[in-house]
Amino acid sequence: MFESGKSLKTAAAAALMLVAAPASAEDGYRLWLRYNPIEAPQRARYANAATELVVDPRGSTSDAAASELRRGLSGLLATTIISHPHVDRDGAIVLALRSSIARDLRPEGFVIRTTRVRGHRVTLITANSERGLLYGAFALLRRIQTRQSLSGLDVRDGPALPIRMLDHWDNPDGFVERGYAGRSLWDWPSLPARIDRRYVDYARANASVGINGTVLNNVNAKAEMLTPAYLSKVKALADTFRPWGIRVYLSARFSAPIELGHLNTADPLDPSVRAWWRAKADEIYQLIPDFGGFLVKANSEGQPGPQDYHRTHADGANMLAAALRPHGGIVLWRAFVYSSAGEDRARQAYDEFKPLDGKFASNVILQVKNGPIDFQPREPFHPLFGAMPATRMAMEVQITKEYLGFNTHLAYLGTMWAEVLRSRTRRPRASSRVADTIGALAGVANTGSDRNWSGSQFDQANWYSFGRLAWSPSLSSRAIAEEWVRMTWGNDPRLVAPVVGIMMGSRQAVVDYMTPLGLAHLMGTGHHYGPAPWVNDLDRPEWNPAYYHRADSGGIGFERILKGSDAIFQYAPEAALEFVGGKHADDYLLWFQHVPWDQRLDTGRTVWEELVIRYSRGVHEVAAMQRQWDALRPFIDADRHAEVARFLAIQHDEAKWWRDACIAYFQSVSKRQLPAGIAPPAHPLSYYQALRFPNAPGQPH
Ligand code: BDP
Repeated sequence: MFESGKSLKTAAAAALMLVAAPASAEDGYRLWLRYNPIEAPQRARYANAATELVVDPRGSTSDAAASELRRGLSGLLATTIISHPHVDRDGAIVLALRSSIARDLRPEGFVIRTTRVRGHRVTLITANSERGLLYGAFALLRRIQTRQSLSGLDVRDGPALPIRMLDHWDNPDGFVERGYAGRSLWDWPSLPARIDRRYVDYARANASVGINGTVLNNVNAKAEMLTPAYLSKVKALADTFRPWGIRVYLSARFSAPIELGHLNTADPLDPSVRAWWRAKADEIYQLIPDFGGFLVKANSEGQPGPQDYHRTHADGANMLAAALRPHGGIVLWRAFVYSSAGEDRARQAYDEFKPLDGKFASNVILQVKNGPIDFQPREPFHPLFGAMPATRMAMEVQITKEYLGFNTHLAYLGTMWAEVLRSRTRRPRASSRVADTIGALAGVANTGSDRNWSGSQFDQANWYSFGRLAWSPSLSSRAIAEEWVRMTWGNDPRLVAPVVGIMMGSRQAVVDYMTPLGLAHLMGTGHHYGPAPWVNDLDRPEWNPAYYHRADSGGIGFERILKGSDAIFQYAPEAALEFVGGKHADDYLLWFQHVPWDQRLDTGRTVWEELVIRYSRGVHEVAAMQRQWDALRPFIDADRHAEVARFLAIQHDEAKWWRDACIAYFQSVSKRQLPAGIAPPAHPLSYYQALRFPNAPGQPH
């Protein structure tokens, strides 16, 4: 068949290459759970500690833990892992429930310990619940994935926050609001009959970072999610996620009793409305006995709510809480409210909810965004944290990057969330940090149907770090980044440090080229894509970027101290002082103060100069990220390297666009010269003002 020996050799080589090629190319699908074989010289170190698997308990979650260990270890060690009913050799990994050393653990906590069983040296994972075993299994795999030692282990760990959940803003038609990673993961038409493999992989990924809840649908909820047809689909997902320790929740539309129950009211104090919700809860728990509960966006951005009937948020939340209580469910009631009437949007949620402290039922959790406006690149923490000591609180952060460059900009958000979680609220105690005031962390998911799940390789890090911080808000964002890099890209020290370095500076770069010095909400109308600081003609004042920056010929910034809205007094005095006089005061300057363009800052520059310098710095930072990434080419698989490089090029162009458009606009207001050596914008202001993006992704329609 072959004409010459040469072509025979070529064909054989090609066949060999086919055999040697990895089963799946590096396209990001496997996330941080790649389990590629450990480099040969190091493999023996781990192989001795993982010769067999001994699983004592039986149950779907310990089965999941065992299957993950088998999958992970056989990949990492490039060998088959045998299961055995009892320990019969050194090096076994043992999963055991309720051993004496697990006694004082938190409910989902675990111990990993090097010990002896039946005279053999083993690695014991023990916990009080199967979930604890599952988290312990992932923790052990993480140790191997990040090349930490397995000898002499005595690890005791448990989650700081009992509720760690993703909020999906997914509509029943498959559209994801503010989603930049394709369509919804949930293929509603084929559910419940077909369980996509991705549902299981989604659950594994969540479990690996300790996420234990998921809200399947958008807070701008459609009532149809509560119909029997959809509930049977929800049940199928709940059944799929359960072994992985994940409870399902739904966003509930407050007016559902009207839309589905044909009542003429949704008044929370009306007996027929209360009965309708009770019956609905009963119906759901029949299907899903461990259903988590409802997330509710009420009287916010046009959504129905109790105020439509002159009732309070507490009346509304408590009515739903009463329906869920017999089944152990909870209500997550969102505090994201603002109206055009108030003089300062930043203070409205506090004004509205603080007086309700102590009025919410014990199974209601108030879900508050990390900052008082809306997921901006940088906001001070929300003043409600610590201000409602008699109310259970959750923090909501946005993993999807609606305001930080969608999926194309590289912005590691671990640094942002750590900054917020560790801020001192000084309330209720002087030592309180924001993380101490919450019992739940919710993240607006960035997942979608894209092969790489998150729309970009680096956005996976935000999903990962969200889970890790929910598990332990005191983990350092750098340590989390390093774990993720090692698991996702590789352990070669020549790549680990530079990639972590890129990530650690990335969010500040976005702040610099979009909204430096405490500016906020300068994004394009509706879709939030690109800069539009000049917009000032929208119906509601607080929809306009000009409302937020308040730039005029005299100065720039929103006065929230004495002469202004007084919003700063919603914080404990020490926290307020930190914002205006602390080490990082410049980062919040224009959030809290309207200052003259020529006021001098600690940097020695005027406000105008500092603004221009920071915008320019942001662009330089992205250029530096590009250079660092290019230098990593030898250490990274070609496909993923190229994808990131292409996105960094987009980010660089868009950072320039942001810088140029904002400088052009603010210069038209300030009438100041650019500092020496600073390049003028590439185009006149009118060019940027004329740009239109009718098809920008993620915008609700
Ligand atoms: C804003 C989003 C909008 C959401 C809203 C919310 O632009 O799509 O519906 O938050 O959180 O950031 O309810």
